[in-house]
Order: sequence, then structure tokens, then C-alpha cells
Amino acid sequence: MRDIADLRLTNILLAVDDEGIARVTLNRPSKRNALDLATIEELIDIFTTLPRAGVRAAILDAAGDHFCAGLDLVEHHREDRSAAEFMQVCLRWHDAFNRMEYGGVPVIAVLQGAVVGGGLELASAAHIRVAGPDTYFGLPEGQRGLFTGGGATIRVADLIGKARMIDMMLSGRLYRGPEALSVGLCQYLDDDPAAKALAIARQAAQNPPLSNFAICSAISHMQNMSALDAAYAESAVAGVVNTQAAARDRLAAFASGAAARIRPTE
Ligand code: 1HE
Repeated sequence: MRDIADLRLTNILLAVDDEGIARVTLNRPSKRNALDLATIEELIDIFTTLPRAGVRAAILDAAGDHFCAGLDLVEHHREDRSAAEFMQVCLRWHDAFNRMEYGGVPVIAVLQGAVVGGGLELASAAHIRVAGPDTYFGLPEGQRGLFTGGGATIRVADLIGKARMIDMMLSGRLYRGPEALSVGLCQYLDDDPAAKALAIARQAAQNPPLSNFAICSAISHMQNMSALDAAYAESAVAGVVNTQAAARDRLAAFASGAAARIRPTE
């Protein structure tokens, strides 16, 4: 098994703290963290390794003023790719983002500045998105003479519905602030999105890993199934998770009255 220390990374920084929370930082701020193929390959390596390395949650953030400017348009122009070549590129993007979404480790994205095109595709593969006051979301593919290729037709449409997605792509509409929150592009809007994301990651990291694995893979898989098959799969997953040894102490604490009750704190 590859270890985190064995990863060779150039465009992404990776660190794991003593609480088992990984920080994955896109680190090409001079290119507004545009996604070239090398960065996609690094994302594949990272999100293949993290779930097997005992990491309990991951923060996905980015250096500089912008989270991600999407597809590296300069590389795409330079490579002058054929249709078959670009289809292969898109398959690598899907591999990276599927490993994030289905890997079983909670991924919380910290979003600032531009979250556009492939940057929004990347953000939408995270399980939780935290935006700040300057964050904006767009799908400028139409304006560039392009189309989405990194899963937006699935994940962005899931988040905001197809009518809003089509509007964003046809009209170039950008969302930010409370409107971005209300349409579902992010789940949190906070003046300090990095601190908020870390607090969420710490909270999630308290859950038993097997519970988080189910939450961060089974729900996505079940969305792809018929309702009948999803219900069957849910019973199988619950059979394993809800009988795990790691839950025994928590159940005992509840049964004895010692466990915290689920109530609003204010
Ligand atoms: C880039 C990219 C990029 C910046 N590919 N190099 N995405 C877009 O259409 C968004 C394109 N980017 C922008 O609109 C702007 O760069 C930003 C609003 C994000 C930031 O603006 P600004 O003024 O801070 O930066 P800049 O001056 O535009 O760019 C700084 C450098 O980053 C510059 O490089 P330099 O070598 O000339 O200094 C830019 O070329 C570079 N840069 N964005 C490559 N995207 C799987 S299909 C997905 C399809 C899509 O993602 S389409 C959406 C593409």
C-alpha cells in the first residue's frame, strides 16, 4: 500500500495533523490553481491514498485569492488535443473526483474567490462546501466554447438542479453570497471559511471511521441505484455499520443516560 510519505507532489501540498485531519492544498496560485493534467494525477494519488492511510477527514483548500479557475486552458490550447485524447483527460478527472466522493473520508472544501468551471466540478465532489464573502461560482464553459467534462452534469445538477445549471452555462450567470447558499452551491457561508471548515472536520472526525465511510460513500452510491436497490443496499450497509464494535460504548452511554442529548445549543 502506498503511504502518504511516498507521494510525489508538485502542484498540491499535503499535510496530516495529529488529529488525523489531512489538508490538501491546491498550490498553483500564479495560475489561479487551474487544473492541468499533472494536478489531476496528483489528486488521484492523494485520494487513492488517504482512505487507506487512517485519515479521519480532509480539508480541500487552495493557495492564493482563488480556489480554482477550472481546466488549464493554456495547456489545453497548447496540447491541441484530439477528441479521443480529451475524452481520456476527462476520464482522469472523473477518476480523481470519484475517489474524493466515494472514498469514504469526509472532504470539506474551503472556497475563496473564483470557483469556476472545472473548479466548481472539483468543489462539488467534496462532501461539504464552505464559502467566504468573496467566493463566487460560475460555469463559463459556454463562453470559452467548451462543455463541462469533470462531472458537473452530474454533481452540479444534483446540487442546484438542471435549470439553474443550464442558465449558468448559457448566460454566464455567477452566484455568490446568500444567493449561492440558498441555491445549494455551498452549505456554509462564513467570514472565516477556513476556521469553519476545520471545526466541521474536527466534528466529523469524532465519528467512528466506519460510520463516516458509509456516509461518504454509500449515500452517493445509493443515488445511482433504483429506490428498491438503494433500500436493499442501505439495509446491508446498516447491518455492518450499526453493529460495529466502535458503536457499543456510545450505545451503552446513551442507554445509561450518560450520553449527550441531541438538542440545539442556543
Ligand atoms: C489560467 C487559468 C486557466 C488563470 N487555465 N491558466 N476557466 C475559466 O474560464 C476561468 C479563467 N480564468 C479567469 O477568468 C481569471 O484568471 C480569474 C477570474 C480566475 C482570475 O483573474 P486574475 O485577474 O486574478 O488572474 P489572470 O490575470 O486572469 O490570470 C493569472 C494567471 O493565471 C495567468 O497566467 P500568466 O502566466 O499570464 O501569469 C493566466 O493565464 C493564468 N490562468 N486561469 C490556465 N483556467 C474538464 S472540462 C472543464 C472546463 C472548464 O473548466 S472551462 C472554465 C475555464
